[in-house]
Amino acid sequence: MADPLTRRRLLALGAAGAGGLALSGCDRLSGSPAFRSLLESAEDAHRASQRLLGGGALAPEFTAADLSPQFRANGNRTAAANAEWARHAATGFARWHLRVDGLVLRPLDLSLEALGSLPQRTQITRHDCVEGWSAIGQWTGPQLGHVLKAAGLLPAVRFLVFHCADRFGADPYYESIDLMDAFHPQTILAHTMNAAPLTVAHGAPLRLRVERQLGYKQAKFVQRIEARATLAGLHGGKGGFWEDRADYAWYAGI
Ligand SMILES: Nc1nc2c(c(=O)[nH]1)N[C@H]1C(S)=C(S)[C@@H](COP(=O)(O)O)O[C@H]1N2
Ligand SMILES: [Mo]
Repeated sequence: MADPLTRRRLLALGAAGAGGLALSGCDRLSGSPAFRSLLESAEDAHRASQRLLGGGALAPEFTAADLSPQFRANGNRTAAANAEWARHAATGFARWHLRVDGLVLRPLDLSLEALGSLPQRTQITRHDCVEGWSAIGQWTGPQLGHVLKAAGLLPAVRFLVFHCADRFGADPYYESIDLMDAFHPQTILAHTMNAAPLTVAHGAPLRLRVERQLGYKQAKFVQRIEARATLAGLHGGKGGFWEDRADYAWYAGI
């Protein structure tokens, strides 16, 4: 058990990490034992993220001169069959929100503006599709780790699931990653590609970039991120649309 001073510093750190949880509110809440134990788990997640941010090898990054003149769109090129997504698309995603829920302290609904107000990362990386093509593109967005710190992961969390707006027939596209990749510095929620808002074909308004993995892990049309303890019981149970159907690996490291 940390001494009161350390606890207090950790509380302040937690508040900063949560991006705007006022210290006074934090002090009031910290009187509740339930909240205290939740906060300790958020601290664990924070510690884990710090360690991981120091540890993970980076995928190669390129320069503007390396950008592919054409970046092919693959898989679903629209989510228009989803009426809710189509309504948002028609209004330029002005009232669209990313939902962050599951095993979190604070479920979040984040507008594109809110996502854009977090610290942003821009990276030029190579996308490798298992179908045998590659393309180099530039991606911008907040690190997933910042979003997860704002939501506050509970200690049982082992996976982050990306629920997408598009479907193949009746089956929604989805993907998942572990905490190591979730807090990797190059794992971002990209709203911008090649310095322009993400086009529909590339997954507007928001897609995952998890740069040490293959193309099918790069979920497009992300509308909800769910923190989970297990992938069992979700769709086919193998953690992704293609993992459930083909013998695509869940960990698709390049
Ligand atoms: N929601 C969703 N995400 C998806 C897909 C898809 O069909 N739906 N296809 C995947 C595959 S196989 C690849 S190669 C990339 C393609 O991304 P791009 O269209 O930007 O090239 O998206 C991945 N993410
Ligand atoms: Mo792919």
